Amino acid sequence: MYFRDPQQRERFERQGYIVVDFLDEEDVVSLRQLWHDHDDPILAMPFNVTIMSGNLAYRERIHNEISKIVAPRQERILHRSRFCYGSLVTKQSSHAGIVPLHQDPSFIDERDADTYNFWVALQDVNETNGCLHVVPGSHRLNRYPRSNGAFFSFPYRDMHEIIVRDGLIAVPVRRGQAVITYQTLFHMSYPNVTPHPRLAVSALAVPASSALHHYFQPFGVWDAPLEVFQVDDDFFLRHTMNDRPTGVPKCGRIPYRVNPLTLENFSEALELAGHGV
Ligand SMILES: O=C(O)CCC(=O)C(=O)O
Repeated sequence: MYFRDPQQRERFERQGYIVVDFLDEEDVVSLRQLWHDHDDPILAMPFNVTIMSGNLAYRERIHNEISKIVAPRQERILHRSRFCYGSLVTKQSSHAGIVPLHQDPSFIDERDADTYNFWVALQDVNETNGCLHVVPGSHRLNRYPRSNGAFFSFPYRDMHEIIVRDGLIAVPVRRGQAVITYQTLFHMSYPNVTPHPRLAVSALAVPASSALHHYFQPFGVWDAPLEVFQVDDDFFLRHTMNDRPTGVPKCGRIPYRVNPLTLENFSEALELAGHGV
């Protein structure tokens, strides 16, 4: 899987993310309508993603509608890719809606391929309503498999302050633009302090020929070995996050590992991305 446009590919590989014009206004209006037409208990949470819902029919419906609009657009940007999961991502007006610094979980064996996330803004998004913040170049720093715990267990807590101070930048975007990230990129978002919900779509792109894997650790035991399950493309539409998968083949068990992070390799990664301090 790679970017059809060589300039996008170069910037993406160097920075770990890029911003692209992605949806036209008609698509944005349809996806906003999709959000308005549905209700679910997860919407009461300050930050929520469709995939957290216990209502499997709701998840599937949202995924299918997003797929119709987003999959062909992903295809125009990426060669040999496959659209996997589409979710609506809502950050409600609340001081509690922080998404802490994290890398995304691994969805495939990343030893010789990568997955990308498309985060698509359904209105202008900036620092007051919870835009993404990223650490350019950080996609190179830890490429070990990441489990369902990736959202809760950023491994470099001792370096957190330095990472945020020297590396984190806001990525404000216009309605319809997408932030495409390596899933290994360090990123986060601050609360939405405006009176209106912040709406976005999140969609996973995987190499066309890669089988999906789910790397599982029991909730809260984030240094436990990772159990590796081979799953199909629909798995995350029916799976409850943080439950141990059942009824799917287990294909391995690997020790929990992360790459050591030092001031040196952190500064080097920023410099390679053109964001040196
Ligand atoms: O939507 C957000 O504010 C954060 C999303 C995010 O970090 C993620 O999907 O991994």
